[in-house]
Amino acid sequence: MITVYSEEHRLRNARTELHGGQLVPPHECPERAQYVLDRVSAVGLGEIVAPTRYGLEPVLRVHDRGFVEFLEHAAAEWAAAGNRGEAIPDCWPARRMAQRRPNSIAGKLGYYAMAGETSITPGTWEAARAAADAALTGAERLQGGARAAFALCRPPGHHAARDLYGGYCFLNNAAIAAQSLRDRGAARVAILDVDFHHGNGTQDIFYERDDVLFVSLHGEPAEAFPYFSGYADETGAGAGTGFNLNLPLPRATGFDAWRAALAGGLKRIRSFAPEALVVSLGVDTFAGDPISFFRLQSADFASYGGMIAACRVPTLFVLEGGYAVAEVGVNVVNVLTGFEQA
Ligand code: SP5
Ligand code: ZN
Repeated sequence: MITVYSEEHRLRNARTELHGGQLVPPHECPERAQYVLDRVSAVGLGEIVAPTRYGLEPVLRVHDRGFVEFLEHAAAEWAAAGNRGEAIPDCWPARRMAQRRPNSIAGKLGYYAMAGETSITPGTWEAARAAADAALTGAERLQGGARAAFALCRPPGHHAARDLYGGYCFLNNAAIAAQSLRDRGAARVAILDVDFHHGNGTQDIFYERDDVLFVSLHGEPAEAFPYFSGYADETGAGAGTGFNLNLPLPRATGFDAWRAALAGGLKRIRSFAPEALVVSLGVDTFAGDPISFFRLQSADFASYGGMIAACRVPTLFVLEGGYAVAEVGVNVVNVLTGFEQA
């Protein structure tokens, strides 16, 4: 299968992540993409192509314009306000506070952030835009008849909602691709999110819709980021009722229990009969992941790639998380080769 990859991911190179009360080097770092790209080449997965530039129109199909303009200018506004470190929020519109957008950059950061660990830096916007273009390019290949494509997106996207960034995410690459598949004529699109964390942004974007099914396996939110999204009783609203399936799993979940949950999710996807499938592919389910608590082994990734292939639906894989940096390439590419060999 083809891999869509842009060097521009390197422009997302923050110095800091708020972690354990300290500002530490970010888990979501450029080396991640390099390991994945190296592994794609090493196994000969297929051609590696640069993304097409699609501009903002497909991004604005799922994101709020004010939010997108904020992302584009946040780093410069932060510096112009005299701040010396990277842009991070320190005040949020919490319960019983006004849900209004302030003018000051510090206020806007709190207004648009769903989490505080993620710094905004010069270059972040350009990298995020290139990642969205990679996902859109993969979607266009599916529509052109490919059975599968891999968008090597960095930064990741599934925590980004219509007007929220955070959790290392800025633009929701998978959601932008899913919407583009709808706009190119697919009647029904399913999104399967296998990242360790709940894809709160993707859920939020499609929550009231019955044309895009969202299925997510993740660490139970009472114990794991993003804490305030991903419970099993979040099943959709309005026309979307029944089109959102959350499968939260407990600490120390190993492959047997994880695979059983995946089988349930795939069953729901098959009954939906999608014309395209987007997989939010995070490999932070790996036993060695530094910020997560599932226990998958590298061989398990190949095994579940085969289970996804059994759906027989044109499939776009979009890279999300995975922070055991040296193993991220093997684990991601194992899913892809497991899919192809099934
Ligand atoms: C795309 C993606 O995978 N984003 C993840 C964002 C996680 N953000 C904060 C996680 C906080 C985890 N604290 C773990 C403590 C481990 N000892
Ligand atoms: Zn994750």
